[in-house]
Amino acid sequence: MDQAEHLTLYQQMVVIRRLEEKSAELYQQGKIGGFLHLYIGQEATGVGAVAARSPHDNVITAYRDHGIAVACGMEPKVILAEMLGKVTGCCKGKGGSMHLADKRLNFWGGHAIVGAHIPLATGLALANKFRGEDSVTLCFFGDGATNIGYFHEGLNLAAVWDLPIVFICENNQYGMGTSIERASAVPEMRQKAEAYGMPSARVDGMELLAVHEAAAAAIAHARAGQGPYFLEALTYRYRGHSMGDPERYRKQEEVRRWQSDDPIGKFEAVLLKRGISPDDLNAIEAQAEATIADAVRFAEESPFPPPEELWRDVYAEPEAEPQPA
Ligand SMILES: Cc1ncc(C[n+]2csc(CCOP(=O)(O)OP(=O)(O)O)c2C)c(N)n1
Ligand SMILES: [Mg+2]
Repeated sequence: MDQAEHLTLYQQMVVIRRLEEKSAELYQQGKIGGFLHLYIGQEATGVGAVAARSPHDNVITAYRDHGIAVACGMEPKVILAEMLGKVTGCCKGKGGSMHLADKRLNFWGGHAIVGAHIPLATGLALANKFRGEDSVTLCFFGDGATNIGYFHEGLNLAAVWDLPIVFICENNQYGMGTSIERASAVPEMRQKAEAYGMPSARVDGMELLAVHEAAAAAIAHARAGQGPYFLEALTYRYRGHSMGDPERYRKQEEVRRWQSDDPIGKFEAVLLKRGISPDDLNAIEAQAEATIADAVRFAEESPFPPPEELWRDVYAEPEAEPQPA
């Protein structure tokens, strides 16, 4: 990556952080309904991994999806409009925070049922292989999802069929309120991939460049036809699981320890060491603030969908598929 690409990734992480802080505020004002799972602390994982994909590669994730959506190129104004239930949102305001998606970006969501998107990811990769396309699917999920049946079925079939897929476990060390020690039989999530004969790596999820490098290698492996790869990124969420989490399951000093390992602060230090000026970084910060302020205005001024929209988009219209030879 060159310096311009580094700055783009820095900017993405800062935009995500500001977007999430603003979302929390809007939620507290009652403007966002349902659940809201913030990505604060995990920015380097999503941004680093998605930066390694080609635009024709698929990305799919769980409900903690705002950061991954930004990394995939979704505009913050479209994300905020979706969260506020407005017609200008990516799903016309009918999906909300947990169901961001845009097929044009090859970003397949945003899924609320823990682990349920993992077999969908396997299906995306199967479709690519069947059609002879060289796309790779990046499937993000949490540590908690690795204890779910869908995970094991999805990984097993991906390995049986040698599918072009990278499973990316964002190990933030907790499910809703249960630590991995209390929920997982093995301490490293990648050990579960070994059961399916899948090669794996474990990376520091707070280090943007380390995540990017590991994801690039995993994607190259999958694209070369060598089958699935499992990448575990060790990370941490600074906020509660969802809004209104009393966080009785962890100590504040543990949170503070991880906050001192902040992925944005660490990448900032790397950039300064490589000769980027503090002024350049300040300008990116200011630009991110302005982007989010514009996005809030856009979302607030957009209309709610009309009632008849309720019956539209329930099922997708099938597209004409190319027939196999
Ligand atoms: C099948 C199912 N069971 C339970 C839940 C409730 N639930 C929502 S998130 C969550 C924890 C998942 O933790 P993890 O996979 O580590 O993701 P994280 O929230 O840490 O990103 C649970 C149990 C759910 N949404 N779906
Ligand atoms: Mg987790």
